[in-house]
Amino acid sequence: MTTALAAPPLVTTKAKGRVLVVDDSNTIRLLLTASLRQAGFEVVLAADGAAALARLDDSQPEVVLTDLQMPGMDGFALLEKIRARAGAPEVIVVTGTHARDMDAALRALRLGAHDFLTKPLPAGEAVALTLEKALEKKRLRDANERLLRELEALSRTDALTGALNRRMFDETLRRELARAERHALPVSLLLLDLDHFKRVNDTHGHPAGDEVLRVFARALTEEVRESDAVFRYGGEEFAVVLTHTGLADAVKVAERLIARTRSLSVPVAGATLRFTASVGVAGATGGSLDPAALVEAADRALYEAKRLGRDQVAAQVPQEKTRC
Ligand code: GH3
Ligand code: MG
Ligand code: MG
Repeated sequence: MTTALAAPPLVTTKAKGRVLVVDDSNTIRLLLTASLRQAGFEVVLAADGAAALARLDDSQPEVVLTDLQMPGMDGFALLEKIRARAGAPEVIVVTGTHARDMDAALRALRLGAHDFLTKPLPAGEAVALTLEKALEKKRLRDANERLLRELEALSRTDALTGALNRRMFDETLRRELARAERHALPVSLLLLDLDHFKRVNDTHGHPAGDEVLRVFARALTEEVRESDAVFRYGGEEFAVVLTHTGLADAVKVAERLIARTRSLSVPVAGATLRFTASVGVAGATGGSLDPAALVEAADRALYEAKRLGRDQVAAQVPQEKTRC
């Protein structure tokens, strides 16, 4: 016979959310603290607008419940300052019930307050309900912002390697060439292509090929300056846009990149896979160059590097378009 021992009930101490209560009246602060804690909220206190602002960073409240009339910085000024912050908490204002108090409440709503409560404050449950609605809005807003940031990152990068994608390449090259022209600065483009990559797939399988692409892209990103972005141009071809860099220096960077590539390896069943890359380099110096001409020159250089035996760098100067 087995004796089942009942597990002790799980006590969850997690608060519903963190609320910053701002009021110059000690009595109201105490009353609100008691009823909000009773309702399961974590409460942080401040006696005026300035003190509330000082507490925002360290306590990170999700909702601020503030009086409007306070000495020094009042509720309106506090509200405006809060709304100007990134990831701001929701604000509920507390006001009286006279006609002028209603005007004040309306003004607060127009300034971005989520809702208002009137004094004397209703029973604890009604205050808690208003707070819960504000919390829900704040969390939805945060989730939305997170999702947008994720989507934005996804729309810029290549899913396999994490390098910036072709759309970003087109945008960046156009922008950097325009900037280079405006400030008479040099800009160079590297097109890198893995050598005999088809053989990697054919011999070791597509997943091994994918891993080579990831390892290669990571190494490129590590090797270049933070301002010099790495793009997946397509397939096993990558591009690096080197700002403020003339052709001679760009060739040096390319040499460094292929040397690093030789040192890379990917483990495959019982062996170590090594690979090489060829690079085509093209540079522009403040002239009126269009992106297509620079890409075309880098592409011709890449073809030349392949033709000369791969695992090497070749450079080309873009051809000026001549008119007959
Ligand atoms: P070369 O030295 O002349 O560049 O030869 P190569 O074999 O690298 O060139 P080719 O253009 O003939 O082959 C490129 C190969 O890259 C073919 C294609 O299947 C492979 N490839 C393109 N994108 C991916 C990918 O995302 N993953 C994997 N595993 N392979 C890819
Ligand atoms: Mg290739
Ligand atoms: Mg290729």
